Amino acid sequence: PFLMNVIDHPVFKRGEARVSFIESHPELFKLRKPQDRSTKVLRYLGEVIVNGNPEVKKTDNSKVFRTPVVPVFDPYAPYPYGNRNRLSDLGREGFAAWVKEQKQVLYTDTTFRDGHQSLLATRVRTQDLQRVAEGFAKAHPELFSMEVWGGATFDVSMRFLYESPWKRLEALREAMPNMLLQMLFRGSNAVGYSAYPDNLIEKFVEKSAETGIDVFRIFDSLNWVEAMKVSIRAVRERTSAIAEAAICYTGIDEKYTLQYYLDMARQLEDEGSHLLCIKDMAGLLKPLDASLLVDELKMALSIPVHLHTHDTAGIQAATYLKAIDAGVDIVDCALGALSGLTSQPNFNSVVAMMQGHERECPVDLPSLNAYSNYWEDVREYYYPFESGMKAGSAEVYENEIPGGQYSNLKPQAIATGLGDRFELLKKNYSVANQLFGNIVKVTPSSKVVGDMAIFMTANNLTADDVLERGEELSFPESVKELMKGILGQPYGGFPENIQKAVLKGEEPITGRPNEHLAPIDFDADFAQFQTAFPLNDGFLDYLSYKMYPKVYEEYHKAVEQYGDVSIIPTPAFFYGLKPNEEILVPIAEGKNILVRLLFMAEADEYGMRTITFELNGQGRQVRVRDKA
Ligand code: 3PY
Ligand code: ZN
Repeated sequence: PFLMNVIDHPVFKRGEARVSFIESHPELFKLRKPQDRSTKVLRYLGEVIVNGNPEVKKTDNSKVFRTPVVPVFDPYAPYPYGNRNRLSDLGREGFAAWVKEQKQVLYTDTTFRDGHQSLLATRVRTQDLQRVAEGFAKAHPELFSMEVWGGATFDVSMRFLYESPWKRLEALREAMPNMLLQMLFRGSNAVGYSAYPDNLIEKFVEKSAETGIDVFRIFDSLNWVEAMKVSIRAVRERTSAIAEAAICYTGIDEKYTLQYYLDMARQLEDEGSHLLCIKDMAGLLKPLDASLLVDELKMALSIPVHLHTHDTAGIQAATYLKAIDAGVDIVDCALGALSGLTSQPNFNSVVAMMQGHERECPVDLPSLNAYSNYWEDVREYYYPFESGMKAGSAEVYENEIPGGQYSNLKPQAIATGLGDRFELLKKNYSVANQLFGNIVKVTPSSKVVGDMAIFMTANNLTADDVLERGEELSFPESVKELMKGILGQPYGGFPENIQKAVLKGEEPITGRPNEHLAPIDFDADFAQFQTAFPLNDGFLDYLSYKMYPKVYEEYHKAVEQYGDVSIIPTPAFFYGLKPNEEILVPIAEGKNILVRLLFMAEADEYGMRTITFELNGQGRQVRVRDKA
């Protein structure tokens, strides 16, 4: 391959190349050879064939996958005018005014982010998204936006899929140039679980917008506006993207009154939010309350209102209808096959529900159905990550578990040996919440409530036990941090009794946790990173490392060993190959390799197995240690 490089070089073409030219241009020889890449692909496949994918705990060998059908589209057709074009034509304020003044209800499609985060533990891989991105953008430019990034996708893509979240964003940006791409941003926690220095938050916002994000949905896990200001300002001042700040909805009761939500929404508008989001992360907003809340918000604000919910209880389409009647501007839906239960309401059915409504936004339903069928087949690939929930549950009004957490909690319960006490665990979730003073529960605060519930269930503790014997209990680390103020300040503060019991004399902080973090010297720190991780992909990878240092380290190791595994077809990525099964792997632009598993030998005396593949028709072997 390096020969091509030399031959194609202008100096060589002009016939001026001498030995010294070649000697002084070592970069000509520094190509990654495709051969290396195929070896790495085989090494990965060999590992999965022998030892399984560590994330797949149980496989069903009788499973037969259908080939998902990508709805037909014309790759040569131009992209129709979409809301990204409109934003660039009208500017942010003009665009927000357009959203508000035009009559139709608009849709955000969450299939690429919250849909699979809530149903499949965020495991959907880039290639399954990418395959339908262009066609969808050409068929559905009427959508308000596509939610494609942020939330748990950043962490999970690196940690479990060994994929770069940035490359995913770049790929989707390229495939959907006419659509607004939206992300979920956890305020001072960015896409992580704890606070980062302000200048890192700012840099992250800046680079996310540069790489492709048009709409930042910003929230704080305790609804603490103070903690959202840096991110809102960063979006306003460092990008030309839209800042959509969120009020997290946790039901209307004596503590969280209608007035509480209205006040918070007004503050977010004052902070310069271009849109307001009602973020109903657990699906607690019932239809009649939606009428009331949307009605009041529309009167109190001059910015548009965007509603997000989860269909955990099964009645959120009714909530949407009421909210739409009350004038909500945009609602979040997921394509049929990735909707319902802990995910968003069914996009396809909501479109049908709206037919004939005075605010109907016409969407081509047969086309949506075709895309849903694609996802129905793709979803099968991810069967080990299904939550097991089979029907909607009104229990959510009691436990208030967010949709995105629910699909993780059961596996977490099983992993901690509490699988048969899952009912009690759910009850303890709400007991823990009350102990903490009834806080807003959404990542990361929801995770702490979950940790506390697991702690109580595992140790057979009641609320009284915790309060009476608190001094002698050793609480989970996340609970200590919450009580210390590391996640910020909840509305009304923490109850003193539990805070004392957990902190055991330690003083909590009351200011923003980020204030205590030293700003990063990017030049020096980035240089260090580059030395430590030679295979890094530049500054964006550095940001991944700053978000998740340990996870990045493991990711980097995986890249070293296996190269870019995102190119391996999903069934092979999770389940390896069966004897004689053949797959096509695109190892470079326009270059595919054909891989077939021939056979796997017994382990030798060192525990090594030799696996024989056929690669483009020629025999190739790899040796893998059998960990069994
Ligand atoms: C996340 O932060 O990942 C969420 O989806 C919160 O709802
Ligand atoms: Zn959500």
